[in-house]
Amino acid sequence: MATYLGFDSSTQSLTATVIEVTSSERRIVFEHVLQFDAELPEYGTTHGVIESDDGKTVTAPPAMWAAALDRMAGILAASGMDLSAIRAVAGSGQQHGSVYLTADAAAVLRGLDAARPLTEQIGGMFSRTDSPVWLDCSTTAECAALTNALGGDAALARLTGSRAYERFTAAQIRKFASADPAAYTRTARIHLVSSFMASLLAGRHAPLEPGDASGMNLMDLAARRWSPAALDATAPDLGRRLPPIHESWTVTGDIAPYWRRKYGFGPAIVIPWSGDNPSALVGLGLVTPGALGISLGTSDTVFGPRAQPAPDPGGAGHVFGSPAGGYMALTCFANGSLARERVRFVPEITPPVAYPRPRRHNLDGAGPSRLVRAIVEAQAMAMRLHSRWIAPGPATIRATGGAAANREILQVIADVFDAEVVRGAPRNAASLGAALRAYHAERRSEGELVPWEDVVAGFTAPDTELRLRPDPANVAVYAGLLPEYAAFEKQAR
Ligand code: XUL
Repeated sequence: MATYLGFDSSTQSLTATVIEVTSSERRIVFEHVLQFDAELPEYGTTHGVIESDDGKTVTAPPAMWAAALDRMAGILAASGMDLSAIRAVAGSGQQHGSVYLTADAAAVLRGLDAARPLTEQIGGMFSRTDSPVWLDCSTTAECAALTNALGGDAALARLTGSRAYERFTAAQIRKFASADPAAYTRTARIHLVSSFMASLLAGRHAPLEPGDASGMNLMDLAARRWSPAALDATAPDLGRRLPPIHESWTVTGDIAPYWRRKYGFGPAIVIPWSGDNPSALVGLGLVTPGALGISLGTSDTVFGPRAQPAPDPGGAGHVFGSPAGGYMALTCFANGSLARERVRFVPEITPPVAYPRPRRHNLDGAGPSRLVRAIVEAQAMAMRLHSRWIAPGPATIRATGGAAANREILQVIADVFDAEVVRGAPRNAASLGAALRAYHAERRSEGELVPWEDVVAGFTAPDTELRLRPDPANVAVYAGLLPEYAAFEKQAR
């Protein structure tokens, strides 16, 4: 039996998915989600993060992600599954978050001892014990400095795929290097969440791949290598502190002895981890240009594959590398599930709103149910407006993420986009995408080039139960409302 393991280290949880691929079987054989707040309460996170009083600085303890990986490996071993049959392991991480390690890290990673808990051994390798994550929006001044140094918004977007964003890693590194130069000097390696987790598994510093490296404002997107100009504009001697960028399917090495001795893994190969959105692209089977996916999670994202690296003409979106080759376009909305579930708003990314508050339009005297519906409608209209550059008139949209279980929400999206919405069958598209990437890379390492359509076949067919067709009467209403919403959005900013 050949099995492949994919992880997703996201904002609030770590997910593991194991797939079995034989000539006659293609199925998910294991799936487990470990929630950080509930299962690792000693790290004191709320929704996986720690917000500071300024309301703008948002971090998470990287040691918590490592503890979750160790705990998950224990759960996998206890499940009775034969871990020695796993041929390859890949993963994905929440994008943009960075982890700062000292020069000792290489030796610590190499020497991990199976007789001791992982977190007890890695404590000393951090030059900074917290990681700024994608919800952080404290780096507006750094973004302005980077934009200036690199020739303006449009030039930066042409070079790296995105204009400067607060959550992107360049601005975060610049802030750290100037706020704590001594700790920056002690930093020998800056990982993303993805390459940090892969390093723990491989027992050595893992590389980055273009899918996640393009979320930093540091990679020359067309050349798929670090941009010397962007590195210079960010922090002194940054180039030697970053991992190399390898193709998404290269083999990093074998899984470290720590995991083999402690949990019974065999000689599985480790593949570079990617970002959660690039990984979800694969996990939803969106491997041909023209397709559109919507992920309804802590953040909402709208994304699709692309052949060319051309940036969003509107300036709000991003172009990342795709782990399936080529590129992907993405627009991210910070106000996703928390706005839907708790009517709680955070500073918005698309369009940028620094001080969020509810703004009502034509809702005088509306009761709670109309107000809640208005949030969902506004989210769907914002998605439509800000995703036209990705796919102007998609016939079908794949929806994923927690809120994709909700028929009413999907119906609003179908009506606003005038498109059929199907729920992607995989519950955890990012970790499934990682498992599929592990399969693809392992086959490739054995000389077999499996086309991406065949890699995803049998795993990513949409859920036939949740297929929402647009209702013509509602489509007409939203077609009239959309320009009104666009004007309202502009004026509210
Ligand atoms: C994408 C982004 C978020 C995180 C969430 O640019 O910031 O979607 O990747 O995990």
